[in-house]
Amino acid sequence: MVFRFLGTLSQKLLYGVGVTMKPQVVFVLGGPGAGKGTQCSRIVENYNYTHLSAGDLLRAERAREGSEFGLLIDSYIKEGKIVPVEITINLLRKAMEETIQTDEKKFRFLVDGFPRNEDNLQGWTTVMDGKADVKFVLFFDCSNEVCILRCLERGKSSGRTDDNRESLEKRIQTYLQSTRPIIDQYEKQGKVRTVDASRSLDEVFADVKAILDKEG
Ligand code: UP5
Ligand code: MG
Repeated sequence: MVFRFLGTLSQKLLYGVGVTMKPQVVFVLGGPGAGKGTQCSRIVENYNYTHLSAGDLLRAERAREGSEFGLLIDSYIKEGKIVPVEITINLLRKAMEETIQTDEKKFRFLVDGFPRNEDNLQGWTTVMDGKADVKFVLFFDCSNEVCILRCLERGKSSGRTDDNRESLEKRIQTYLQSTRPIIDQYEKQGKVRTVDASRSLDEVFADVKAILDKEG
């Protein structure tokens, strides 16, 4: 009887045909422009991880024809505000589900840019608790000044609506007020692996590699 109501990712994973591994998740956090996406791409080239950028998923949803959330996502991103978790968690859950359904060996995920605030964390816990393991948080620590300069530089060609000084000031404020406390919470649990992200790509990646080689 109960099985009729099972529809979520882990339920499918746990009770579906065959033995499927529980998703193993690394949260990747850091300020805007700290290099989360860049480093995740390099990790994917070298390790068996799938990169899921919450920001990229939201931008794709914004662009999807017929999306009921397009306008909302657009205004939140421009304002550097954090989109309600119901939207983000569904995109993440679906992406994880599709990845594992395509290849059951792809159960390791880099969840980039999430969770960014208490609302995000609660949403994750409600939907994913017990259904995915959060191994640790990879924290790219970078000064606000460097973050802003990198995003402004990228803004010359990125086409991102939030790579301008006005949006960036807001993104930094949101990061300091909402996301840093989440990183601090994980730090207290001994789950944060910090990398000095203000250095060159190769130097940062050398530290990332050392962490991943150790953590498995
Ligand atoms: N660069 C990278 N590393 C470098 C290095 N070591 N040295 C020199 N240059 C370096 O890098 C940024 C730029 O810096 C690039 O040009 C790169 O070449 C260069 P990138 O790897 O893109 O940095 P990243 O940390 O990924 O920066 P990003 O701008 O993506 O971070 P944000 O966290 O601000 O953006 P995200 O896409 O995650 O979110 C955007 C918005 O979506 C949020 O503000 C929010 O409104 C919304 N959002 C939610 O609401 N909820 C979510 O869960 C996620 C997002
Ligand atoms: Mg990014």
